[in-house]
Amino acid sequence: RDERMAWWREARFGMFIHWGVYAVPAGTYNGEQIKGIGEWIMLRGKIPVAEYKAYAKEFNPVNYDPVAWAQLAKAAGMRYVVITSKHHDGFALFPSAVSDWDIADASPYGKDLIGPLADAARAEGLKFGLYYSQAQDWTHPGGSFWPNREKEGEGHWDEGQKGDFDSYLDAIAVPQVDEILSRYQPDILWWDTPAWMDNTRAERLLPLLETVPDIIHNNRLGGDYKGDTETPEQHIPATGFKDRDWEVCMTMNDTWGYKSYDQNWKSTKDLIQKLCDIVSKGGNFLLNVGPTAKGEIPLPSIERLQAVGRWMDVNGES
Ligand code: JFZ
Repeated sequence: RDERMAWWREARFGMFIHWGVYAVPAGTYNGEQIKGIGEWIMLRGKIPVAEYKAYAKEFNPVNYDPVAWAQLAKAAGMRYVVITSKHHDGFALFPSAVSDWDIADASPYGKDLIGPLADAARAEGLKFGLYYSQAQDWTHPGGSFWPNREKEGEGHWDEGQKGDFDSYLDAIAVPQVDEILSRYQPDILWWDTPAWMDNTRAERLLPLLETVPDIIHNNRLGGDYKGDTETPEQHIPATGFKDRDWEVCMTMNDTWGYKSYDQNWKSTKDLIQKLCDIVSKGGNFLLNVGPTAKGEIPLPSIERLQAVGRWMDVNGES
């Protein structure tokens, strides 16, 4: 166990990437700025499934440069990258055999987004992780909803979302996790929002992890499963976690997925102080960027990461 966690404990700093079809509306639906985090716009705006799916036709990241992203992370002193392979909107950034709601079938781009980043990150010596929303899925029938909709079968706003959660797990989550594990051999599996999950359901996903030696997974699988890492979110705990590895995830503004009008950027000084605070307590810092639908990391994020990199050149270890 300790050996498996060794690289992660040394890593300290990683890049989180929230990227998907939500970058098309970018926080605005029907001319209205929808409150809250950008990747939740479908739920917060109660956007019908068919209407939301139409956004994928405008998700064409022709400027996507995975090598530049990996180099940016590396130059900032980051040691790993974690990207959303599927978020709560159910859209897969990888070609999936079990759904047409994926980059290959639903977008004009039509090519895998995950593999090229895996290759680029590893070429820079970075570890590569995948976020996968195993439970919450607002487009595949039977997916779960969270929070405040914790009762099974509740939460939908479109008839097409109704279905059986176990059937959804069998038809989508289990085969897709199998796809991403076998194809990309990620170093991390980052589960999220385990609404309606229990031990039995978690145990349908858990054995898949055994196909990737030394994979690390977080504490958001569901049921009683605590995973390898604690995941305090958007805040720094007063102390570390006794006998537990942990990682703070945080955004540079107030959204994970791209929102065109969110300019509430944290200063570079603030980000460096947060990194030092976290690392001094033994944790890792997973700092988010939210690329646009054209495939560009917003300039304010790039500038901050470059500035952190200049600080690292003086103060960091190589
Ligand atoms: C989840 C997602 O819903 C969100 O879109 C983003 O991906 C983020 C990293 O994770 O949001 C959460 C999950 C857990 C908590 C709060 C927000 N939590 O435990 O406090």
